[in-house]
Amino acid sequence: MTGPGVAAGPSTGSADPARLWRLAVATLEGNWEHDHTVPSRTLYPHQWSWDSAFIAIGWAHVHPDRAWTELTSLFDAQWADGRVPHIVFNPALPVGSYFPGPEFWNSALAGAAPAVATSGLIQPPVHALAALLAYRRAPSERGRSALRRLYPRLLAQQRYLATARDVAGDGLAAIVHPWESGVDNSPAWDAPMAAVPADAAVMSAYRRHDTAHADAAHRPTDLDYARYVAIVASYRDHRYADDGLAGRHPWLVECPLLNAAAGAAEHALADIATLLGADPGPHRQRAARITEALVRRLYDPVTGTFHPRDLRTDRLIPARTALGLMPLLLPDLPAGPAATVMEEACSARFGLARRMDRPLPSHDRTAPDFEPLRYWRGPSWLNLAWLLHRGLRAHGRPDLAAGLRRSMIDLVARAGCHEYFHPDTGAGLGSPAFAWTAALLLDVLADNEPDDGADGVDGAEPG
Ligand code: 2M8
Repeated sequence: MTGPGVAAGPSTGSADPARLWRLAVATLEGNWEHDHTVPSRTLYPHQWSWDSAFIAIGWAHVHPDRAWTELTSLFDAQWADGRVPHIVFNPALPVGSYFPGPEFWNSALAGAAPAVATSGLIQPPVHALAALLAYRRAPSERGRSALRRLYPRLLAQQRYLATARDVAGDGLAAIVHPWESGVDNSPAWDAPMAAVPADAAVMSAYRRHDTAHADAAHRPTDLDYARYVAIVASYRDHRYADDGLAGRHPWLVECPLLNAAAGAAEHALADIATLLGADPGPHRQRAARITEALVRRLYDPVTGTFHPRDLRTDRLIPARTALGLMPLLLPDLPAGPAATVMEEACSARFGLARRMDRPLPSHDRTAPDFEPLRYWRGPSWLNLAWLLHRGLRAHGRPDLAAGLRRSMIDLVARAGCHEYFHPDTGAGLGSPAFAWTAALLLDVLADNEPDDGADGVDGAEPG
């Protein structure tokens, strides 16, 4: 096991990097479950798709074999149509361990589903990036052969998004449920959710699992859940088929995060192809097409940021959430949008700075519907910060990346490996032992790519 090469910086003066490292490793170890890592033992006891990608990056620093096992077990549950399910259910767990459980999804209805029970939804495709980074963090023969086996599966995942999910035929993938965005309860989804007919009373027929393990005031409401259930039921009743979605499905959105992740995946696949002796060219071309479509369809020159598009109305959703910043992940984002999105990130809405006095919020902190405690409606999450951190580096702002990195380390130093954090006080919220927080903390602690040195706190030191 290696140690962190990190200079803590002034705002983490009280943080001992070695202590944080041990805490993060212990959190991952505690959530490890034979061939995958659960996001949280209580709230999320199965395997989640994009969690596994972030988690694999963390494992690569301490136990690279687990990184490959994590990704491989997830892709073993890939559907024949290429979709990577957002939940892979652990058959050993009792009924009622999570709602909605395997009996509700009934994935066996779909001819394309694997033998193991899964959900029928997807999540942002950050897996190719995770596979590339896991290899770079711990290059090995085992890693190279795992990459070789994953490569065609990652291609199939991208193909599914580019074909079955290009509902509008505009070069972007659509999502069919807020759960597919990963930022389930974002204010961005309020308007399209309001159009879904549902009655909170239907929830009396089910037992919600989340509110037994988390403060109900931090979680979606019963009416939200009734709509979540109604949207899944509509998809499930069509056996999770994607043809005809435009005409019948009650919730259809193009999300800047999911599409930025798909573009970043093509760049990662280009690098993986090079490593494996394959042609990176087609990946770079597909990445360029996704970037072009994102700017054309989801960038609003008036706000200077990206917005999801509601395909039911064909309108951009006005909410300015952290989703709008995510296209910075794309190294080929043109300079104009990149500059205005950077301004958005540095505005009072998100408060990005070399010396951030508060962590990155998930929603515009000046908006009337900003809620610092309710999940995805304001709180700070390490995965969004980590993605933005990469984007800032890709667009030549290592100074801002360094500020963000310090704020990420600060959060865990003060509160532990929580699922999310209060965006003003930094208090820990949600699950107290959350795997992607631990994994991405390891990645930022071990980070020895050069920052700009403006504050004299960056750069690696032996751990
Ligand atoms: C949350 O989502 C699940 C549904 O998928 C839930 O609320 O029960 C989200 O934060 C999602 O992004 C995450 O992957 C999942 C597991 O950590 O939890």
